[in-house]
Amino acid sequence: MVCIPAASKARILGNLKKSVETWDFALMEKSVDQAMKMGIPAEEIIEEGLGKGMESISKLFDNAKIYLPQVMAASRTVEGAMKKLEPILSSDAAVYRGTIIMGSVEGDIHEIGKNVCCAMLRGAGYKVIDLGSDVSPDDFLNAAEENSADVIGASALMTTTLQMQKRLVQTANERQSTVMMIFGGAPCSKEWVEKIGGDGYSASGTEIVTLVNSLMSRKGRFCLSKTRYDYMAVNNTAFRRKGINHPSVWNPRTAGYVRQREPPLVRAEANA
Ligand code: B12
Repeated sequence: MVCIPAASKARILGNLKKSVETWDFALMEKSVDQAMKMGIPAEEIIEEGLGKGMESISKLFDNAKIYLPQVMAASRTVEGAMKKLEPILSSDAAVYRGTIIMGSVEGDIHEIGKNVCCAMLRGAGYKVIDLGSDVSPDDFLNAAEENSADVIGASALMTTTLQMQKRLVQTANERQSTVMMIFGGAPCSKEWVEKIGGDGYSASGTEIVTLVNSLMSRKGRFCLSKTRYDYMAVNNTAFRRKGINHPSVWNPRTAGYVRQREPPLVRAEANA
């Protein structure tokens, strides 16, 4: 294990924060290089350095102390840093753990938080397909189907676009999709996600990894305990959540869920 002097680490993380607050691209580049050379983990560089800088920017913008051009300059600094960090974020991954579709919901162009989440998940060994911003519910679900994804993660940064998270769950119900769905973004909360029938919420990029790990292990247990028969009924949480009154079946041959045809599905509307 590399021993990093606490004072040097604090100085570099402080400079990373400052580089975002002052949208100082040169300081960001120098500090990211120093941090990587010193072996500071990418997660810390993002959360404790760049993230803290973005927190200050958010507060200043919320209090009308700075305006959009400054926020955009700060955003570009974070994006530049994320690009530089890409090699160490992807090389951290030792195993493939699953496929996640990520995007910002329709009508929302905020991407920084979602990009942080993508980086964290990639670093933890997930294959992340980033659809970018302004993603419609159908585009999320089409990508999930095409890539046999395990989880969809949808970010919303505005109270107005929060409604699109609900629309995504409703569209998934209409399409009888069983993909798990997680949500986040500043105006999003655990209560909101429970209300709309989502599978999980996390407040940060660090927590998203724990959240997805726990969803995946739940899914894994279903599979392992259901290998006795070719077609075995399971109490699939995704179906229960959506108010479907009988379970899907797990087919271990194809390693996929198959929907039973009889009795007909009875579906409750998302009640949020
Ligand atoms: C940066 C920013 C911008 C940048 C975005 C640049 C980019 N490439 O993303 C720019 C300048 C372009 C911008 C534009 C606008 N913005 Co703006 N913006 C912000 C600001 C200051 C910071 C957001 C941010 O990046 N935070 C830092 C990241 C790291 O944090 P985060 O996004 O919360 O993400 C973390 C968690 O939430 C979580 N998470 C995030 N996504 C997900 C997803 C999943 C699945 C999970 C599990 C977790 C998760 O993990 C992340 C990492 O830790 C916020 C202020 C604020 N208080 O949030 C306003 C803010 C969001 N913007 C706002 C507005 C109004 C706008 C504009 C409409 C302004 C305008 N007049 O044009 C436009 C939006 C146009 C549109 N259609 O989307 C408002 C929204 C108000 C509302 N209605 O709720 C805010 C709150 C500012 C304010 N107080 O008025 N903005």
